[in-house]
Amino acid sequence: MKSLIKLGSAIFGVVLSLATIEVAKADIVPGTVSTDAFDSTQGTVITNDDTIIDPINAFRTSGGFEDGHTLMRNGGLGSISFIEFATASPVTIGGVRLFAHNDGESSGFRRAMSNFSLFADTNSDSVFETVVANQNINPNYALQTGNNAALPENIDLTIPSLVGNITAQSWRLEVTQGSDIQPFEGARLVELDALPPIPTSVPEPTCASGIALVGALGAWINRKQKAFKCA
Ligand SMILES: [Ca+2]
Ligand SMILES: [Ca+2]
Ligand SMILES: [Ca+2]
Repeated sequence: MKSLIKLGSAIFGVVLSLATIEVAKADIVPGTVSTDAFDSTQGTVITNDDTIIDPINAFRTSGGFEDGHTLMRNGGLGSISFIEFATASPVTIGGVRLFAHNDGESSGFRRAMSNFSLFADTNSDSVFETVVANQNINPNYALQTGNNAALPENIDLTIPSLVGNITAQSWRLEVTQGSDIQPFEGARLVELDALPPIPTSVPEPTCASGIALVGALGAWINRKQKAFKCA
């Protein structure tokens, strides 16, 4: 009986790990994380948007439309679509990592974007006064400078903040539509991950590390003196 239970739990474990692998494989653009400061798992909520579907998917790795993707508004080539969102408390970021996916060259780069911008409301007056990112993007993602994605229809772009480390709770992203192949098109936004703040100064040596240095120097002098006596 015990061995049957063991066998059963082993099979369950294999099934569970296969299911986990399947979820991990689901995203078209690899690299998105659920631990960043903008993620819905950290408490981020949508406060306003004009998307076609699932704006929260820009801040979570799976679920809903295409298991984790957002479709921005279709307003025609060059039109701007937006999402406003709030983190659970003020967060400090050093930039963002943008993930997107178009339908490839054979489909005229359908669902591509031509610009991505991020704004912050640093004083909570409902005015997004600070431009954190304003990044032009080639709708043919394969030609985009700095794109780290392996496949030509994907974007994996690290965008440092234009104003250095920035702290806010209310944010607004804007996506410019980069193709116009069909009605109800809209650019596909896969995810926006926040990057941690960049360290701004080198820490001063502490008293403890200074004492350790003096100790090491003393030991080195002793060894040299002994070596000299032996010679
Ligand atoms: Ca995320
Ligand atoms: Ca996502
Ligand atoms: Ca403001």
